[in-house]
Amino acid sequence: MHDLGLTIRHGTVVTAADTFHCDIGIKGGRIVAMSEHLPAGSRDIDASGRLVLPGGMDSHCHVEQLSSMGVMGADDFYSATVSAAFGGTTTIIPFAAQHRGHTIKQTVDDYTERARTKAVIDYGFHLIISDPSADVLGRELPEYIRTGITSLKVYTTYDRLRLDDAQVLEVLALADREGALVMVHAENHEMIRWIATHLLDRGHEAPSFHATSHSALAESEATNRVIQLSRLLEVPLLIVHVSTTEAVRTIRTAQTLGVRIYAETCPQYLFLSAADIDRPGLEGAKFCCSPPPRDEESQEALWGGLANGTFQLFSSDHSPYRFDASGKLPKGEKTTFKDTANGVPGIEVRLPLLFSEGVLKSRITINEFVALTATNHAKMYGLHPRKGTLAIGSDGDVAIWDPEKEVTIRPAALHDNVGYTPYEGRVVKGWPETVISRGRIVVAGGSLQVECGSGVFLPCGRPGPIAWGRKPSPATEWFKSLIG
Ligand code: DUC
Ligand code: ZN
Ligand code: ZN
Repeated sequence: MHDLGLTIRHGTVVTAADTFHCDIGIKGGRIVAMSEHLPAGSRDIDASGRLVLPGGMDSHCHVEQLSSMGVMGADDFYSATVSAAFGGTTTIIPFAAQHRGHTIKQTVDDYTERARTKAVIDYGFHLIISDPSADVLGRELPEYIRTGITSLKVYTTYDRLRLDDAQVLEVLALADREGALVMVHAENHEMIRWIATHLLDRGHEAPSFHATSHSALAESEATNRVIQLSRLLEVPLLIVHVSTTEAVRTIRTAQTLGVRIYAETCPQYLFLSAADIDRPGLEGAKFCCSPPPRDEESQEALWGGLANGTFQLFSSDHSPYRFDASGKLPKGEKTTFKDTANGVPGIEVRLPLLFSEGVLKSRITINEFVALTATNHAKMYGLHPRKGTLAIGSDGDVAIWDPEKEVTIRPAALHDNVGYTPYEGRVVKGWPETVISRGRIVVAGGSLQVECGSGVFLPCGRPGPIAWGRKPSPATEWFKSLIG
């Protein structure tokens, strides 16, 4: 047999479908051989006692993003991708975030340049649409969707981001015409604003009031509303960072009715709670994200949704802000819950947390773990089977896990640039020890092995839910013909 280049031998291979003993050969960046016994390649990794998984894919993370409040995230494309790789992730899809008044071209050019020179693993982009002008909808988006940015995030809240229902419908209609997927941040803006105003008027400024204002009902209402918008046009929708019991039920009910609603949840909703935001002083600001972590009942509902298929995706929503005036606390000690930058870091610990608490505690199977953290992301964004699985012809993106390794999560051991972790002190079992991207060993022996800028841009394909979609009903066909 010709030299296989890199071989990974004697390991237990896990995909979203199966678990089996198999050696893997990688050449020219792609998997070229999978067999019970392969000869050693010019570089050989002995994976005895190890789990050989597809590299993780994190399709919800914010990297080098200027927030709508003007705060720059703590991680650039170098620190974020290094951190992702150390946690077993080999592909990310962060956001190119349009600010109002900016064109899509300005937005994409900006993020493209930042990522190109710094990323160490492969990346695609979603677009955040905050200004769906006629030119954006009619000319720019169709053009950029064709270049491989095939997913659009819209918000129902945040002063400088939110779209009204009619605008969400316009984006859905555009996505339907052009073959893109719409992701929604679903929270009722007016409820949040009303509660927050009254709290601040009464002098309630502490971080815990962030959770009070972002009521679970605000999420339920907006989740239900965007589902009805999706039904009106029969256009699929992905609801991101779901945090509440009621939202899980609403999504499940819609799915049961045959509505193409997809859903994502994140570590902060399984492993953090409102009690964390209630820590003394400003400490709780470290846990402020939107939606906020909730309660134990919600955590259980989310675990149920991960196990029964309500959720297709488990992403980090890594939103890194330092715990100082450059990030979480723009007004120092005087920062109120309304001024705090929203978001928590989690790109490196996403997989170990879910492996330890989900797989090892038998809440989900290891194959469901792979589906939720890699394969479904690749399918959702049109990157499968190049990414997200281990198969002949797929990119050689592999994470070799030591399932026995115990790690106490500490900020100093992580590779992001945040300086704290909301999971500090938590002990997890299982960690990826060797991480490979397109056949390049990115992480081995606890150190980074690749150069800055060695990751490549991935044009995403037609998103799975669109590519495999049903024909719309006759009633919707007629309705769509009206709006042309
Ligand atoms: N909420 C978001 O919508 N995005 C980033 C982080 C957050 O808390
Ligand atoms: Zn969001
Ligand atoms: Zn987000």
